[in-house]
Amino acid sequence: MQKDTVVFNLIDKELERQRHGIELIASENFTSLQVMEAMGSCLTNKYAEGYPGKRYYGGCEVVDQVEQLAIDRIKQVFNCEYANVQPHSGAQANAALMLAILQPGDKILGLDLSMGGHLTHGSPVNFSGKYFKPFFYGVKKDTGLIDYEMLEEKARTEKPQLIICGASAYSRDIDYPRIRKVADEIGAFVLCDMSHPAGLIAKGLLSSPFDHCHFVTSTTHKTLRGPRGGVILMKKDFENPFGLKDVKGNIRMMSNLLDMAVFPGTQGGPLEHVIAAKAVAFGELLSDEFTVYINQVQKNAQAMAKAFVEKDYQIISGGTDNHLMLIDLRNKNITGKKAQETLDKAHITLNKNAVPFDDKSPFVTSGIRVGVPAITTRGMKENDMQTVVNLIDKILMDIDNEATINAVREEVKQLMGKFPLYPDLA
Ligand code: DSN
Repeated sequence: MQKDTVVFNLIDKELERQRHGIELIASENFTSLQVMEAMGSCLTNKYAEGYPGKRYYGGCEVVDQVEQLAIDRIKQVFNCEYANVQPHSGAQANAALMLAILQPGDKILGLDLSMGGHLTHGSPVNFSGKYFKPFFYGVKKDTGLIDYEMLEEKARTEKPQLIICGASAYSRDIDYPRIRKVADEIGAFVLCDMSHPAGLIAKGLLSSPFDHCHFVTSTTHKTLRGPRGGVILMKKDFENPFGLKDVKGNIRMMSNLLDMAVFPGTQGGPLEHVIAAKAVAFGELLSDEFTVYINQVQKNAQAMAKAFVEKDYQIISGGTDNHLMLIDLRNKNITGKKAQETLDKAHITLNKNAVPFDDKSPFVTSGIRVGVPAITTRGMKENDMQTVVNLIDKILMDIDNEATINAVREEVKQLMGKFPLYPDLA
């Protein structure tokens, strides 16, 4: 068959885009070559509905070993006892988790999307807000920190079956014991969706949710630096404390209920090529090299936040504990949309983001979210953060000047040339 040059030329273009640009989208990263190789392997051809040793298809002896390796490695990374590595994404992981433990119409309590939460934590445009009854807590206006009093009050008043913590645009650590305390008081489950800071949690740079939350979900492609995908984890088997039943009315272990909710509950055949790539990435997580990397992520984020503050940018909560920061641009009189679009022209990529108590629509927003996982993978260190902030500031302070944009784009290209990306790829 003839090579599809149309598609492969586009892939080449994307590689060039990734090489030239300063990638600051907080949820993105660059995997290792071996992670991409595993994803592009013959494992994509295999059907393997079921779980290792219990499949609905023959010929699964190899993929069984691959999937078991992924399970064993991620359990080792987080020192937990249960892992399901089949969810195709973080959203799928959350969907399966909710299917396992909730009934339609049950109440859930999550961080408001406009305050840094996530679509799958109860947004009305998502399954989680449509099939369950969502309630939200927020952050405090003066500090930008999670409003735990509000969380406790909503929990006591509404008595949700599930409290969700974890966020997409929150730069601080989370008080898991405090959330578990109120959950125990009202008889609710606690889910931590650690998709964003998972890599920092893996190496002890942030508090661990595992001792306090019944369930932990994550994507695998953000700070974990693996392929796109999701996982569901549990520290212990939490012996089904509320006596939940399967469809046949039998009380089962939580691990069984979760497995059944992923397959056949919400997914069909697992993506074994992606699971192989997860296994590779989870092996990398166990390495000292990853420890050095993720420590640098945290140092870079703090150096970048400091550089922004010195230029009078308003960071929500004043700084960061993790890999990202949320910046309110209202004092600079620029919208998030305008900032994102203009920076894009100079090959600085980030996303507009609502800030807490935003007066603008989600399509415009007053802020930007900035993250350092990807540029840290490129090899950047603290002093490079100052350079990146200077380039962003140059554009934002002269936002309608095409000459400035063109000059910065050239500077960006020169700068990123010093941090090669996938030099072994053509
Ligand atoms: N879209 C992801 C993010 O950017 O944070 C969350 O799913």
